[in-house]
Amino acid sequence: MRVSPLRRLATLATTLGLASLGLLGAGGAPAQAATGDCPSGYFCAWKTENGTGTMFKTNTDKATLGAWDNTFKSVVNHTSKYVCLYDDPGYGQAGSVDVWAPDPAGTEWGHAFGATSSVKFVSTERECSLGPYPQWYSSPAPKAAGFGDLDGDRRADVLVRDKAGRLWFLPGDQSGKLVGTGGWNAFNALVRHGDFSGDGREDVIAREKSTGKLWLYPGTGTGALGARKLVGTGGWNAMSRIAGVGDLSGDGRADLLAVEKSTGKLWLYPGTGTGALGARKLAGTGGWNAMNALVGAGDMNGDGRADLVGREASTGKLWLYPGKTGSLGSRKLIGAGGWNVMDTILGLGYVNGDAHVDLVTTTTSGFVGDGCRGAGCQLVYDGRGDGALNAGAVTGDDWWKLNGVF
Ligand SMILES: [Ca+2]
Ligand SMILES: [Ca+2]
Ligand SMILES: [Ca+2]
Ligand SMILES: [Ca+2]
Repeated sequence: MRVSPLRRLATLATTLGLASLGLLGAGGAPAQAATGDCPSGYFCAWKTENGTGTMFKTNTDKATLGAWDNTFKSVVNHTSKYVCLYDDPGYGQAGSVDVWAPDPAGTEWGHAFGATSSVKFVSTERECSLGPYPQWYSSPAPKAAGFGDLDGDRRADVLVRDKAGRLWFLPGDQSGKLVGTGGWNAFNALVRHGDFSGDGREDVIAREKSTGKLWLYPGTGTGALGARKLVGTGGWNAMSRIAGVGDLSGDGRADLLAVEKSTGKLWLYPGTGTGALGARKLAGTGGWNAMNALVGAGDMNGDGRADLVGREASTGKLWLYPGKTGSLGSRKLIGAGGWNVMDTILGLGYVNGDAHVDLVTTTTSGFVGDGCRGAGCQLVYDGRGDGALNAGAVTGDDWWKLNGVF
């Protein structure tokens, strides 16, 4: 099937009235030809609307199409990759980019515009027009935050999971490195906040959807992750939310917080510094299911203790829960509303160059901001060091068609 055209092009197509002409819809089944003419593992095209006549086929990228240039009228994508059709040769994007979803069975016909000049196979839809990961920039911080920094260079890092289940490490200079070659879509929670294993390097904790197991992926200090260890034998799917929060118990070791779905209780799982978690303690007696985001933000209010930020689902308000030893103090409003347009809220430590912890967000389709609107915008909210946040600044616009930012 033809997937939605890439965003800026969708706008253009709408402007040109193409959607109303029916050219954007997946085509109906042509009467004559058989999709089976296209071999498994190939993308095929014909010069006719109904898949008759001479067939073009390829299973590799084609920067130019020779005699087939500007001729594709009907297509079949009999592969497990996305196929990008560019109006320009050499995968250029000045013209339109048409995206065809994987169709391993090879049973779906589609219509093309007759303007294709190059063909590329990719693993995720966004790679037809963008890199596999977004561009992330963070400024070097004057001191180490102790979290948000997998490679220990005092620049906040991001982990991005793409829709193909790969994991990318973004060190903060707009580059990215593949640190997980696949399989990461098996997890329904990924949490990071400092060192759990006791070697001073930031780690990742992952909850396996199918088993409810909790796994520790020890950071190697380079952005890559070592061999995983089981730290929770099961039952973790009973938690509606899990957050790494830094040291809440007061022993200097990073702890985990989790909200129990059935009771709304907030539990503190003390880190032991060996990767294992100690016996849980109640940190909140109930009502925590009212929060649809929990973020270990670090020390937002400058008292030296790690704090928790929660987003209230019903109001879109952002609350700061100041960390005390083993518990949380009275909450304080730090965002008056509107935070539900955020897809993700991240605590990554010092992001924009000063020694006050900040918050980083990515947006949903409801966001309207200066310089970016809709899904996939990325903002930095500068922390002031007293618990409050300055207004968010848009710092990116290509954080879309991913499967999570951590
Ligand atoms: Ca870093
Ligand atoms: Ca570690
Ligand atoms: Ca602790
Ligand atoms: Ca604090």
